[in-house]
Amino acid sequence: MTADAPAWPADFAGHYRAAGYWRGETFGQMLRARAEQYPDRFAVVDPAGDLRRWTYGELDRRADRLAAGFLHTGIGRGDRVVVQLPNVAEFFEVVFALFRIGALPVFALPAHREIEIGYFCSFSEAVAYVISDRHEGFDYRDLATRVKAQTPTLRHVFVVGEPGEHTALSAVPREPVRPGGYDEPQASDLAFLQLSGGSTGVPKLIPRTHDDYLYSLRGSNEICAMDENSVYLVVLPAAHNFPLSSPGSLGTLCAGGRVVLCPGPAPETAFPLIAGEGVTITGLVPPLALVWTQAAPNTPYDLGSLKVLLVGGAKFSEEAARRVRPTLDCTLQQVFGMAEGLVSYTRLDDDEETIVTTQGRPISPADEIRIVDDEDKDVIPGEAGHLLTRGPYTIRGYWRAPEHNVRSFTLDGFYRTGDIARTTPSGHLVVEGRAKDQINRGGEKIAPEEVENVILGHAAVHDVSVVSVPDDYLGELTCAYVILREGAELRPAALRRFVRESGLAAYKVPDRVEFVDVFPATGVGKVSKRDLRNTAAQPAHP
Ligand code: OOB
Repeated sequence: MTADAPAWPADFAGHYRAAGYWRGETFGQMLRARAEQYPDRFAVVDPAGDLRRWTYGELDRRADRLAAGFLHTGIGRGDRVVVQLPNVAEFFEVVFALFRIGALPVFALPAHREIEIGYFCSFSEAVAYVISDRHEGFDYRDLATRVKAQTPTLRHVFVVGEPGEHTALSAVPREPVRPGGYDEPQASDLAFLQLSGGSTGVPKLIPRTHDDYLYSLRGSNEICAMDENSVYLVVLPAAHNFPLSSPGSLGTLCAGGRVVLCPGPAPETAFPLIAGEGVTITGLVPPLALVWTQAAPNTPYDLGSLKVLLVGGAKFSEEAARRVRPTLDCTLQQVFGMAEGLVSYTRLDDDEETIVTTQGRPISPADEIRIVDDEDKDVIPGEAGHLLTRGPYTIRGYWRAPEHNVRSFTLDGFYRTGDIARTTPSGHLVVEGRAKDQINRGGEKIAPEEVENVILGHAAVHDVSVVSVPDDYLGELTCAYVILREGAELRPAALRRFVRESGLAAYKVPDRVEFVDVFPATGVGKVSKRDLRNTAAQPAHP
């Protein structure tokens, strides 16, 4: 690792290697090994447009040739490349090409817009940005043009599809790569930068190594019984940590199984693919799991191949969890994970009560869990408190963020998850709530401060505070409490449009806007978000 990313201390790293957790393998090597083992088995299936099926041999060759092309254009080891692609086969071609040459994908989501992408590109000093031409009615090429104009380091924009004024990904020169002809990455190097859900004004970047991430994949594969016959459907955005690694597409490729890309999460899109491709496992956020369990009893499609449904990203209510087996006839695995590392799963052989009432156990025997009070003292076992964790695939610090790291990690390297949890006598975790200032809108994470900063840019706004409101479907919605400047007038719809047009992802636009004269204050005079949340949760006045 580099000075940009705090590394594990030598004694911990030594232990993780000696225990066989870190095996010294890179993603490039992992794909090469699978291609040698299973050259003709299908690795990636992309049903959009002309159905494409790439074998392991083909994916490996494509990654190699694109890697050579990237090298040719001057992209190399350690360079950052922002990747913002929908669920298309090229996602895997691009990221494995980057892995192979040691360039670091920065995983953006399709929902991100100018504020987020501009920040990722400038903060990471990205040299390239990879997009698709259009997706769900949005033209990413215009976004790229604006971002390129404001980012001096950004030399290339590569487009899957029609390139417009940029470079088509297909036009990157493909050449056979000479083994040893370039500076290959080490397994202890960073493999990519993942995005944090965030609780501050700007998202933080999460540095993951080949060693640590591959370990989390092998561990997940064992827990989820993945093998070469597994077929994983990527329903959530491919770049998110959950569908990427729990066990997700990368776990599937690691197991020699087949990754099927789902163009959208609706049952009408996903169910025919499950039936047609023999999907055995997939992962959903709780609101989607609700929609699927409602749709399953009436579908004409045979979902019999589906053996495991993973649900995570936000708390899955016990009531909803109980509906999974009767409606989908498969085993639920609750997943409580975070891009920073720790992932906890209920096990396939846990009894039904444990499966529906807990968020599982961590992947690794080396995952250290502490539940502490506000003074960092361990609570009595079984009581709820702040969840801290340290382990072989949990980062020791964010990328280039020393001042955040002081707050987000203890001196001895535990990550402060910001979650409130308790452990059961069996060692299972139950997530009880959250201490961090973050809103979890159906699994999509929103840092109120980021939204507040945008709203404060409106000329009519004097002050703003963004809080969560409970919601039956998404779990939480966002509500912006706004104090207007004297004499100023503003309608909620106009403020919401302002936020969207400022270039923030649509899921961060406040669901509700309330105008008030003052904010409730805490004892020390800070805005009391707790009081605002309580007010927001009251039924609306007639
Ligand atoms: C996953 O990762 P992130 O980084 O988007 O969000 C992590 C946060 C956790 O700290 C927690 O607050 C919340 O999301 N969360 C859950 C949960 N799973 C995640 N809260 C309650 N119950 C759950 N089951 O969201 C993520 C990464 C890998 C696998 C699964 C989810």
